[in-house]
Amino acid sequence: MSKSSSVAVIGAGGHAKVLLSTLRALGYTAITLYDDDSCKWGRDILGAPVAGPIVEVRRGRHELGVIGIGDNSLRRHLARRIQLAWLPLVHPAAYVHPSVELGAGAVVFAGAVVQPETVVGSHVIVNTGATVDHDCTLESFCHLAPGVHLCGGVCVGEGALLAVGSSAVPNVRIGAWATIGAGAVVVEDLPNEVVAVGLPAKPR
Ligand code: JB3
Repeated sequence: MSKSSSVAVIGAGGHAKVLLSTLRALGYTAITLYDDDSCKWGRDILGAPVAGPIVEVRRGRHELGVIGIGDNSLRRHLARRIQLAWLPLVHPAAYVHPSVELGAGAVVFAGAVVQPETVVGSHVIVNTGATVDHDCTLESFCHLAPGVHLCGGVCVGEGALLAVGSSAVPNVRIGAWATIGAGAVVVEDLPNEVVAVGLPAKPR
C-alpha cells in the first residue's frame, strides 16, 4: 500500500497519539482522525486534524483505517460497525518475525517483539515494549499493555486485557475477556472473563 494513501484513525485520545506516531514513522502523511467527543472537532492532534464524529469517516473516502481506541469491547464494536480497509501496523522500531500472521487492524508498537509462528488476531494491540515469544496465539481484540511478556505457546483469548508488566509462563491459556492485573504472573490456565492478580495470578 502506498505511503500517500489516505488513512483514517478512529479515536483521538492517548492510544490514537501512539498510532499517529507509528503511522508517521512508517511514512504515512495523509492522516485524519475521527472522534465522538465534539470538543476535539476541528483541533489537531500532533499535527493531524480531528475531522468530526466517527460516523463521518465514510465521507472521507479513506483508503485505509485503524482503530485508535484502547478499550477492547469498544474496538470490537467499531470494527463491526465501520467498513474500512483495516491496516495492520508494525512500528519500524519493533521486531516481528516474517512467519508471524498479523490480522487486520492489529498494531505492534515501538520496542515490541513478536517471535516466530505467532498468530496475531484482528485489532490486537501489542503495546510499547511488550514481547510475545514463539508459537503464541493472540485472539482478536486482545491488548497486551506496555511491558507485558509472554513465553512460548501462550494463548490469549479474544478481548483479554493484560495490564502493564504482567507476564505468562509457557503454554498457558488466558480466557476470552479476562483481565490480568498489572505485574501479575500467569502460571496456569485461566477461564474466560476472570480478573486475576498477583504472583502467581489468582482470580479475585
Ligand atoms: O496505556 C497505554 C500505553 N495506553 C492506553 C490505551 C491503550 O488506552 C491509554 O493510556 C488510555 O488509557 C487508553 O487510550 P484511549 O483509548 O485513547 O483512551 P482515551 O485517551 O480516554 O481516549 C478514548 C477516546 O475514545 C476518546 O477520544 C473518547 O471520545 C472516545 N470514546 C470513549 N468512550 C468513545 C467512547 N467513543 C465512542 N464512540 N463511544 C464510547 O463509548
